[in-house]
Amino acid sequence: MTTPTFDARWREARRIAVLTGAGVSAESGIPTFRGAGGLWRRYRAEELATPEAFARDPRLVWEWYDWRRRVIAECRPNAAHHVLADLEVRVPEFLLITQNVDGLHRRAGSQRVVELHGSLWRVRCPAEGTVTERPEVPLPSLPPRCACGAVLRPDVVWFGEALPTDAVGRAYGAAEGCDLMLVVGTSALVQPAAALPAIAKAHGAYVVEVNLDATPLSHLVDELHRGKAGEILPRLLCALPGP
Ligand code: BV8
Repeated sequence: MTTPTFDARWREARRIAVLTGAGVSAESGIPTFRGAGGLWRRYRAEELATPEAFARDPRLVWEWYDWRRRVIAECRPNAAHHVLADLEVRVPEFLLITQNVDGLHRRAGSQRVVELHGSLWRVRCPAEGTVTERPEVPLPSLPPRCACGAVLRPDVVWFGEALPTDAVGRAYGAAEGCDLMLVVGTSALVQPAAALPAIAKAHGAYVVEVNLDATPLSHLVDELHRGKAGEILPRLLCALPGP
């Protein structure tokens, strides 16, 4: 159990950036990628979440995404998501940068959100470039097809693909300009998202990590909270000044 040390930097923070990973959704029942009880059958993300895997076997990749969509549809945002949604209206400048594609931050009410890796609730037509919300589970057929006949893909960023330029710009801008960055539930292994806390630190931000385990970031953060996000965040943020 960690006792939240409450540095003045928390109380004085006016520009807060938050970076979340799969760990923030773990207590909602969504398996993380790399922890115990990993996210898929016998494959690793790096083998399935790639354009090559999709080109080779779009049905297999879609079976994986349709299964994840069905798991996530049964889950609800947890206390960590809700606290972060409350936080965004309590400071003048706020941006929630998430690597997650599960949509739970938005379901919890967060509006100032950048989905660095997209969302598995949207599909994209590779031929037309159109993006459509597809909330239904299960999908009626796999792989889903566009009216134009093309096989649709999930609107997520796969390994080896560039992140959306606008999302990267907003995330880097927030990292460079914030006075406090909160890093929650990420193994800090996937680039370029994992570089954001070091960028914030280099620009003078106070960096706080909330994670069950140590990560490559743990040596550089100013404040470490070892434990579950759903338990730590409510304690940490209840002491912040009111809206
Ligand atoms: C790019 C979307 C360049 C899809 C994801 C070598 C070869 C090829 C590429 C690379 C390479 N080396 C580096 C790269 C780049 C590569 C990369 O970083 N690879 C890693 C694996 C080394 N990155 C890319 O390819 C990126 N693109 O570089 O493009 C480029 C530029 C121009 C033009 C063309 C190309 C794209 C990366 C995005 C990949 N897509 N997801 C999908 O989800 O289906 S990544 C995937 O991992 C998810 O988004 C996930 O969020 C992300 C990171 O994982 P985490 O969120 O951190 O989750 P994880 O399970 O790892 O950790 C959970 C943590 O939570 C743990 O620390 C755990 O302790 C903690 N935890 C658990 N429970 C709790 C908790 N904490 C608190 N409370 C709890 N209850």
